[in-house]
Amino acid sequence: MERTLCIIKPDAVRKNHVGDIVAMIQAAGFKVLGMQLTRISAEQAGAFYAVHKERPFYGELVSFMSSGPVVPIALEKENAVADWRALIGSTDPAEAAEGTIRKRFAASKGENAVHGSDSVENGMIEIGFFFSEKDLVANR
Ligand code: FUP
Repeated sequence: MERTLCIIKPDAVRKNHVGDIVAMIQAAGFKVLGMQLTRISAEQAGAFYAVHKERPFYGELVSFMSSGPVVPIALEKENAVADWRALIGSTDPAEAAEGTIRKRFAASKGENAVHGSDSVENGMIEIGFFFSEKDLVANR
């Protein structure tokens, strides 16, 4: 079993797509181990995306991610990291495949509806940003 972190981003929460996205997650066979409706500060968003600190879009990304409520979801499934990235689609919704979450719900490369971890190791780190292990184990 593998874990990955989904974040439903502020654009998708604002547009009331949380229910549709959770339905797609469950239809694809992911188990929801943890889920929150929360808000992150610019400081927290900056730390979460620290890997992109030098990129030109970093400032916008940090302000967008702290612009409204988000829904972090800890997911578990065999091959969760790759399967979740396949379900969310390309970073740029214009390039995302039919049937993916970003194709359906994302407006742009910057405001692209959902986050997905890019490796098993980062998935564990990112889940720890929002959830404690004891809560996740309780929900297995
Ligand atoms: P992804 O893993 O698909 O979320 O994409 P990246 O890790 O490359 O980028 C993380 C976030 O940075 C994206 F979700 C949105 C933002 N971003 C931009 O705003 N512009 C870009 O050109 C690339 C990424």
